[in-house]
Amino acid sequence: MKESLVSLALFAAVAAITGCQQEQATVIPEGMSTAQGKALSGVKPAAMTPAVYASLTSSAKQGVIADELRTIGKAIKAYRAKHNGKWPGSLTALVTEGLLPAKALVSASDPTGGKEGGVPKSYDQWQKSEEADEPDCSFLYELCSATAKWDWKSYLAGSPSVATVDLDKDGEVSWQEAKLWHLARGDTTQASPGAYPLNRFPVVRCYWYGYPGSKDDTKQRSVISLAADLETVFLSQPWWEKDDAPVTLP
Ligand SMILES: [Ca+2]
Repeated sequence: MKESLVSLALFAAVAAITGCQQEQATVIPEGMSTAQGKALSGVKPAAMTPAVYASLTSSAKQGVIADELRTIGKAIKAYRAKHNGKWPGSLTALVTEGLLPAKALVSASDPTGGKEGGVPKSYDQWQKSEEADEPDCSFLYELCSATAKWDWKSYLAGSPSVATVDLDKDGEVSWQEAKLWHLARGDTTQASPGAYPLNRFPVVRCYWYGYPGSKDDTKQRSVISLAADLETVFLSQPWWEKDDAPVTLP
């Protein structure tokens, strides 16, 4: 009798937690009643169209992208567990290895369906990231194996040489090599350059959340990122290093 009561209590607790998670996943578009919104609760982010996404409130949009990023984070964790801690060289590698469905790399927030890559073409300031673009992928992967063509040399702490940053000694500095250096040693925006906390350093970024006026106002918090701990998701200015108060999303 006692045991069955305990089981019942456990069942109730699990049901409460599960119900709570479902409630969090519910997104209600602007102008829609709660009842209509509840009807949408079965729509998972991966199945959500850009049209539905466009109709959501800002916080619901953030929730959709946070879910997408955390799904990718789980797959990266699985990849690292399988490869002795090594970071994947691309997000596509997660799909190739069967750790993530291909559609998970296309964000509901991206009206091009992954054709423009991690940074929208309209976002002029970051065209130098094109070498990191992956086919049918809406996200910018900071630890990709593409050669880093941005000016990392003058930006990373201590202005390191190619030979110092080029860990695999192939003569090129990849984004992954530059960024792992960045994570461990910091950059010139810091008063005292040093390692960044894992929950503050972005590894997968979504520039599609919404950035009205971002060309003119780069201090607007318009980019949502998955941090290097592969769990924290935060909203920040595009240049996250200069953002004193990035917002951690639930
Ligand atoms: Ca290299």
